[in-house]
Amino acid sequence: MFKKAIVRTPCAAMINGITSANLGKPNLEKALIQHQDYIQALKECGLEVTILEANNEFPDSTFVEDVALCTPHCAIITNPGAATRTQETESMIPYIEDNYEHVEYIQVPGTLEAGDIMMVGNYYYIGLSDRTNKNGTVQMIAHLRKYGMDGTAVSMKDFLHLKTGLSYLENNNLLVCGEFVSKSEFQQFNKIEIDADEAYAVNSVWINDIVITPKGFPKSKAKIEKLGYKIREVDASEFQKLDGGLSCLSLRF
Ligand code: CIR
Repeated sequence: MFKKAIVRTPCAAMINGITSANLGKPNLEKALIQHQDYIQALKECGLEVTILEANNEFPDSTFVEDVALCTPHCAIITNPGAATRTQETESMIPYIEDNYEHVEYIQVPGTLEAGDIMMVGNYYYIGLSDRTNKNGTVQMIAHLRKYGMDGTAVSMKDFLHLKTGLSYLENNNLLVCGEFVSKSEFQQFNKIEIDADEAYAVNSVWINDIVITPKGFPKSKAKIEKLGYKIREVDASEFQKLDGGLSCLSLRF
């Protein structure tokens, strides 16, 4: 069960956020409305939501998931691999310290963005993406082991982050897309393949038996519904323009 979430209001500078998508610039007004609805969805899942104010210094700062890994036993502040995001961690630290007795840090030369981490119980899969390097995964696994958890690094090449192509919905159910469909690490799961034309919907979020999924992906919605979950759709079109999915918009713990 998750009890809390931390989100950060999108800032005006988000129009200059990092992107590889060819979907145009995000519209701030629309993004703010969508963000409000996302907060509402988190509340409907039973979470107490802390809303941090917009930080115009960092265009991508609404994607708070990347700056910390929140586990049941400790939190780990990351060291984002994107140069414009490295310092984003600083303004998150006080909020993490408010909520956690044990806080660890990924240090240079390690880089890691927590969008690359998928939690399955006490075990954490960590994608070796362009943002997360081998040293970052080694540090992360050492921190996890210190608190009785464990993890493994997963090679990848096609997605921005691990969770851009994979999402664990608990109960052994795993949404998969592209290169992750056939990866040996994930063979033991009940894999639900998301079609390439709906790849954005892979990044859906399980919270207390409700699955928050992006609006506008009917085939994926039907597949998730078939698993027996209650679904809450959120329009995330403005965040998709910056390669950001629904999980990226919150820290959940
Ligand atoms: C970035 O490229 O860093 C942002 N525009 C999107 C981050 C998305 N975060 C995530 O997948 N966890």
